[in-house]
This record gives sequence, structure tokens and C-alpha cells, in this order.
Amino acid sequence: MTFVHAADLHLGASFCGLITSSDVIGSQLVEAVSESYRRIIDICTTRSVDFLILAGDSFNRDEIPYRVQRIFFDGLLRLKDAGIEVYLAMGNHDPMTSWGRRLMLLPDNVHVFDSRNATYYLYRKEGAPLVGLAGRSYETSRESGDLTDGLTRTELVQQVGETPFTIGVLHTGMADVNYAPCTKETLEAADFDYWALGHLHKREIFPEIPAVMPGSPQGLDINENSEHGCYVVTLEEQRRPQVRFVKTDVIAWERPSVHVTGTEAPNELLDLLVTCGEDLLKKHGTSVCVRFRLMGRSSLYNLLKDEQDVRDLCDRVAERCSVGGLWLRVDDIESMVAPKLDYAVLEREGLFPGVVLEQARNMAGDTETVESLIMERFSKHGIARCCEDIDCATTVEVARDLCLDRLMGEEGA
Ligand SMILES: [Mn+2]
Repeated sequence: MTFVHAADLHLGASFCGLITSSDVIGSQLVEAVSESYRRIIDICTTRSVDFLILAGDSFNRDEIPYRVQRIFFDGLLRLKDAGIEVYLAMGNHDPMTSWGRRLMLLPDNVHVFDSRNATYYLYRKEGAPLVGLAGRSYETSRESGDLTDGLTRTELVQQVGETPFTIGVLHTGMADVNYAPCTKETLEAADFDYWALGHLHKREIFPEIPAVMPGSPQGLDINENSEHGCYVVTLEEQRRPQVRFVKTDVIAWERPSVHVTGTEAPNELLDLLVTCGEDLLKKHGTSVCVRFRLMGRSSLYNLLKDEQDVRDLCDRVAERCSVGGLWLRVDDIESMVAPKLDYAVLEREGLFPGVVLEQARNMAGDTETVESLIMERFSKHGIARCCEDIDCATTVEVARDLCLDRLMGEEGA
């Protein structure tokens, strides 16, 4: 038997954490959340799965525009037409108390886990019991108690009888005490064939339980920069669950670090960022919202301190990046770039930086001293030896520049 496991749709969410926004892209971002949900419904129907599990936070907040509610219910109705059941748990963003009359509107293929007690369902296929499901919803937006009470295979079997497969459904922050905390040991001890969890927006598989946190189907802000989608899960007797991740995000987020040492002209930097941007578009196959973080040492230090120049650079990178109709939005360019050092001047000045330079020059050829210094540090961390030969000259260079950075701080510019 096969089902789709998704969570944290956050329908109605708008994107936050963007430094800049354009109207066109802004509305595409809002639409992306709904579109990722439609894609989940498409996956269910095209693969003719047995059912869909939604493990909480289907809606982003209490007040949801009518058109967004329509999108949700339309999807459920499409599943009903296709003969696909839905098992629905509520999370902290859409606790039971926030649903009100909306509960009445759910079509009869949707089975809701209650918030007061563990709820048990029996899924039959062609008349025969196939899967038992146990789950529980959030009553309010903050559930600091453990909601796993009653969510065990034993109790499920008592309620629905023996079934070839058993599944637990819960929205939980696991170690986070505000969101129905529970331990991996509790989940494992429940003895289900599969735990369909929700809450964490970054997907994660816990094979030892076994449990899956599918993550949000569309990343919701610049920090949700991993892949987003849902899981198609196949259960077979005498086998561990087979889980297949399917991407559903419309827009990807990225925060890449780009090393600019050696890049000294504005046009070179533009080319470098365009190449990086196009690589991201190819990697994702979706439009991308990106925030670059520049590292290294370059005479472009000053340009990167100028807000207007940076804005201009963002726009030019975005303009030039296009791969097959996809767009790249450059939200910002964060500069961690250090100014280029003029060693000759520092040496002539003969102050502390001059002393560092002299020390570094003396040490560059002295492999023995460099190695013993490194090993001294390593041994403090209990590391007995280095598995690779130490490149003495490069090590000294990096150490020298770090030293100079600290010595001169921002004033060094
Ligand atoms: Mn949540």
C-alpha cells in the first residue's frame, strides 16, 4: 500500500524575511504556497495512492482569506473524486479551536484526529482491513504536554483490531517543549510501522524509529533553504517503509557563500555572481530567491559597503540570470569581505602589523615549528595526529591574514 505524507502546508502564509520585494515576485511567492499544495494533490491522484496524511499546520493562521480556504477544500474534493482518503491532524498554527465552522465543510473522505483524545481509524481496501492509524491534534496553539498518550500499536489494535500495517500521526516539536514534546524513545516504543510527523520545516528521516518529518512543501523564508516537498511512502509486509521524497516547491531559497579573493573588478564580481546564480537555477529547476554571502579579501571591500552599489549589483545579477524562463531574485548581498591588505605599506609603517608580517615570513619555511604549534592546539582537543601533511606556507598565510584582521579590525580599511 502507498500513501503520501505531507505536513506544514502553511496555506495563507506570505513570505517574510525578505529585505526587498517586487510586487510581481511578491505575489508569485504567495501563490507558491498554494501551488505546492496543488502539486501534492496531483502526486496523490497521478500515483493513485491509498490516502494522504496531513500532519498539522495546514493553515498558517486563524484568519485565512476565503480564496485560500477554497484552494484547500478544492484539493480535498479532487481526492474524494479520485477515491483517496485523507487523514488530517492539526498543529500549532491551525489548532482545533481555530477551525470552527470550517470543520463542517470537510468532505467525508477526510478523517480528523481529535484534540481531546487519541483517535483511531481503520483504513480498508476492497473491504479488508489494511491500515490502522492513531493520531492526535493540537487543541490550542501551545501544547506543552506530551500528546503521545494512547498513541501505541497496542491501543490502536484494541480499538480497530489487527491490521497488516499501523501508522502514528502527530505534529510535534520533539525536543521543543512548547510543541507537544516527545522523545524518540517514546515514538520507537509505540511500535508503529511508520510515524507521520509534522512541525519541523526541514525534512528529516529517523530510520531507527521509524519516523519521517516531511518538512514544508514550499520553503517559507530565506532560511528554509533546503529542498522542500512531500514523501511517497510504501509499506510492505516484513520490510521497512520505503520512502521517496518528491519535490513540490515552486521557488527555492538559497544563501550561498561566495569566495571573492582574487576578484578585483566590479565586472568580474558580476560575472562570478551570475555564474553562481545560474548554477542555482539549474540545480533547482525552479526560480530562486537568493541572498549571497561574500567571503574573502578583495579591493571591492569599499564597493560592497555602499548600499546603493550593492542594490545595483543585486538588480544586475538578477537581470542577467535566466535559465529557461526561470527567474532569480537577489534579495541581498551580505559582505563579509575583508579589505585587501597592502603588505608593503604595513611593513614600512613598522607597527604591530609589521611585526606580524616579519614573524610570518620567518615561519613560512619553518615546517617543524608550524607543525609543532598546530599539534599543540590539536592535542588540547584530544587529537593525536594530523591525517594529512600540513601545507606550511598556506597555513602561515591564512594565520597571518587572520592575525592582521584581528589586529586592525574595521579601522584597517
Ligand atoms: Mn508547527
